[in-house]
Amino acid sequence: MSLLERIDQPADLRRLSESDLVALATEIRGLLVEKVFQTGGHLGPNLGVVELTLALHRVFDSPKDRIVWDTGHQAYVHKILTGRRDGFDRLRKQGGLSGYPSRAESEHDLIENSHASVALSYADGLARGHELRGEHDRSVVAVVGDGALTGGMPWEALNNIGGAPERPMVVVLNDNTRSYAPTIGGLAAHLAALRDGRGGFSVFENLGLTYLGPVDGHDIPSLESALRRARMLRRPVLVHVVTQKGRGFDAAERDELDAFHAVKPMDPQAAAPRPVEAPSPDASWTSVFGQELVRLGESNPEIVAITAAMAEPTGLLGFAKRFPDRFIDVGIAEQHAVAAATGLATGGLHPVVAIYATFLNRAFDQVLMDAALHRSPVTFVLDRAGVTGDDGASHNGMWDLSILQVVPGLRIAAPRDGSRLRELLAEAVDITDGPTLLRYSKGAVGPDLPAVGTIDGIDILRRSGPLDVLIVGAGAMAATAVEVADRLAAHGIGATVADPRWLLPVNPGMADLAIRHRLVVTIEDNSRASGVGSAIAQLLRDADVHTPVRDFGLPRSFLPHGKRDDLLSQYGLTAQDISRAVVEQIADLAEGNEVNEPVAELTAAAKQERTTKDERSTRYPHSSRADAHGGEAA
Ligand SMILES: Cc1ncc(C[n+]2csc(CCOP(=O)(O)OP(=O)(O)O)c2C)c(N)n1
Repeated sequence: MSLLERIDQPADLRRLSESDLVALATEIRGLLVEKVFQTGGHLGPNLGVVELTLALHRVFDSPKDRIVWDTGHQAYVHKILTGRRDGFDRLRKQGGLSGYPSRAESEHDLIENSHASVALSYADGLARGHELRGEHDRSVVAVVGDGALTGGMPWEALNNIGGAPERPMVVVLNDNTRSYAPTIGGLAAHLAALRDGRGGFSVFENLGLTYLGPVDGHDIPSLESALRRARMLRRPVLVHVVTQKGRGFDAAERDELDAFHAVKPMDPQAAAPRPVEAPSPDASWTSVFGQELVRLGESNPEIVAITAAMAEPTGLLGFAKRFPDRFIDVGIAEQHAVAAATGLATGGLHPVVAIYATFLNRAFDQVLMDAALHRSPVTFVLDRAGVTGDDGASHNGMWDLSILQVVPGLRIAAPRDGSRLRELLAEAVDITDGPTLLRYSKGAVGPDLPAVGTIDGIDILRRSGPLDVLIVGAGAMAATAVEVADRLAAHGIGATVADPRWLLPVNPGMADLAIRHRLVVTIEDNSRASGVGSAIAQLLRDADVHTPVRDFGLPRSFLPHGKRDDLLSQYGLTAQDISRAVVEQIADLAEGNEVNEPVAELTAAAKQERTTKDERSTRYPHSSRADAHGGEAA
């Protein structure tokens, strides 16, 4: 029986000898390498915290003591030690283990949001709670990376933690010198000085915490003695632990790009270290963006690219290499990225802020009150918009269209294919009177979907049969819209597939198109709540156009982890499901609402003078299904 098979809960660790622990660490690394390369997931961060996690679970008594993991991508070892060793075959698969802590999985897990830099705030709240409830025998431990510490929130939390010297708290700083890339800024320099013993008083001491360290994060006895001391002090303490990302797997240790921060499924034997310039895989939305931005940067010296610690995942490495002076990594600091971009724009530049859709949520206020209020020419590029899947609820980019459509003056585009991404990016960086935003999906970009015509700046992608259904697919969902049209044609139902390119605010030309059809169908991989569908419905209401709108999108809920295609199918966002629902709805529509104009007249009609509101309302009496919203798609 292996040592690992004898560990079903943290208490089992306390029976092991020092040499057993060293052997166990090796077994854990073997398991991580084997399983994470099978499913894909976070490898480097977990290889780095094996000894630290063992020491934490030997010194502290979870779940009575509370251990919270910042971001949570480094909690695999914690999962292995808390009874979930056998779940790793189904890591990140639907119904299987989550890639982050999960309260449904274990009482040892407390935070599952996976957005960096929040754990110290949770810990502060937990410690205050223990104090208020008189639970003085419980410890609170927050584990935070040096990358996550570049965010603003930990400093808000440290301000509170350091200001309460009587309240016990253990902050473990897991310093591996990297986020994905090496951590940037004054903090990184300060930590380097502390690691080298030339730091003087640490910033943490100056804020009121006791500083212990630096501690060798791969030496279990040293770790345990520092953690015991920290607990014993019964005051706020920061333990500075120095670890190596990717530790124990040669290719990860030597990987300059990101120390195998996250890996795709592959044979571990084939995994090789990559230089910093490793190109993003071709034909992804990310790489199309990255290449186009370099091209635009050649002729437009005002373009400055900004990342919040994610240059490679957002496709900015090429730009960083070509224009190092015009590339800025701000650390995991999305709010700062947006406000600083506004500052750059005020100074006459055109910043392009490339960010995952889910992480822009955090900087909503800066988009609204900084970039938009000041009508600053900042371009936001949201990667991983829509359903991203494997990383679960917190990583889906399914809120941006809802929260950002309320921002005055923000123009939002959702390119449907690679060519549109290039065109729209070029248009966006040419706009000088306000902020612009592009959003696109994760993964491979499909084949181009050429337009067969254009009306009022709206691309028409398909025109078939009578003017029954107008279909609008947001971004990558345009391909689904085209497929729906083809399926409807097989049922004798005519369809027009429209792509407004600039999605929000809604192009008023949509009203003219909608009035000529019997039903408007919108398809988006955003929440249906205040999504594109509801924006179009609102425009039609305002224009007194009573063509009913059927909006297909995601339910207002947190999606489970799983494959993007499986999730889209689970929520009815396949061409098959949508066309079935549309066929039913067309059959239901009132008889009097028949086909309006012959196919060939559509384009000509659009060019004619716009129909007046009065004419519209007499020609299209209010339909009982106007603005119809089906039940939640799920
Ligand atoms: C708000 C936010 N922005 C970006 C990310 C993406 N992200 C996940 S882990 C990570 C790097 C974290 O670095 P660090 O905290 O040092 O942990 P390490 O992976 O080095 O162990 C980043 C940028 C995130 N999870 N949350």
